[in-house]
Amino acid sequence: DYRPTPEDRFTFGLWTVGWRGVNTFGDPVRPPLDPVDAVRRLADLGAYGVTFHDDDLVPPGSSPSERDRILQRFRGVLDETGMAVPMVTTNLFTHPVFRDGGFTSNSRDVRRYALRKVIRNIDLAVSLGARTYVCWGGQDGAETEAGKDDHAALDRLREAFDLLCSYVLEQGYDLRFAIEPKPNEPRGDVLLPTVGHALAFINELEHPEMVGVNPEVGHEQMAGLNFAHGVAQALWAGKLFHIDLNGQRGVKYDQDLRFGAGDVKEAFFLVDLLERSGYEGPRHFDFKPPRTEDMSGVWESAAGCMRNYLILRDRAAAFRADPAVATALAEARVPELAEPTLSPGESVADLLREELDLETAGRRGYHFERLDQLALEHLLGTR
Ligand code: 3MF
Ligand code: MG
Ligand code: MG
Ligand code: MG
Repeated sequence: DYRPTPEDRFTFGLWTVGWRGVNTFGDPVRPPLDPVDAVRRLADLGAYGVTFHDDDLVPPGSSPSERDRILQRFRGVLDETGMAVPMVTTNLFTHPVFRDGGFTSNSRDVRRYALRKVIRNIDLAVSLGARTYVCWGGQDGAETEAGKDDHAALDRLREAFDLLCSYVLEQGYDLRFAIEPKPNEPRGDVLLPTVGHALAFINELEHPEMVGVNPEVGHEQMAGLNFAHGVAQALWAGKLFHIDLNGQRGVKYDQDLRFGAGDVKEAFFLVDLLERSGYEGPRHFDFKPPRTEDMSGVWESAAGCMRNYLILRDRAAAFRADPAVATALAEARVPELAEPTLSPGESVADLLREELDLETAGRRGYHFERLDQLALEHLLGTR
């Protein structure tokens, strides 16, 4: 009955259910949420774990003794509930000091502060058992062209990741980084706007094997891109280290709808892809319960994320198991694409000798509509 359990590996950012509903035009609508209550509530709903930015857990400006007390309570509730912390991240965007970015701020002293903030939080992340460290360069971007030297910004970003990787190696930590791309918001244009940009950047690092991506559904869709295709390329490159699941409708502001809301067909094919890919990481929700909701609506929304994933997983499995789908896949020549274009031992001379009957091959239809209709009918629950 689509009831989530820890085996489903669902995780939530503390900042998601804890979002107070402040937006560009409106004040907060909900009270602050104690992280300890968030962990308990999410555990009750069937989640596997939580994630957080440094500042979500330990408010900025806390004294060392306050920090100790907060961490002790947090470790206590993790023990009590069995909840895991598979990923941790850093807030390099809220404080005014980050108004021109963290790792790529034009101000050198700010860049140095950003690195210290990350390094200190990496130590905490590892002590809680996290294996993935996400980096979203929230304010790393620009509204103007002249104000940002892109070449230098990419140099500084590479310098930051090279330094962080060597720190992790020196400490002997078992930790990998995942870069989260986003095309815009809060900056007019953000550095590393898409999965493709991030993958190309990673290849330029000193330790590319330690760095992957954390794609977010809505972020790719904000750029008008097909999320399932972006994730497929990350998987193909061996770089899907983590994932942010949510919902978005089209090219507009970052909506962070609950998973399944938004483009439900793309959500179906995403779940189909993830479940068949061997991806073993957490299914992490990065959504924002809308401002219309009180706290009961927040928990409804969180439960909906998990339930929708499980429903889509079930529908996708039924689609793959349907004999009519197997036939339609063959008629669409989908399995044929997995065959290498040249057979082993074949030469270019063999290739050149062959002729294709263009008349016949040009008349060939691919029957994708039948296949896609079957997918839609499984998704709609009519098969
Ligand atoms: C913004 C985001 C971020 C990142 C988070 C993790 C606040 O659109 O998606 O959430 O996911 O900072 O690094
Ligand atoms: Mg986001
Ligand atoms: Mg988003
Ligand atoms: Mg995100």
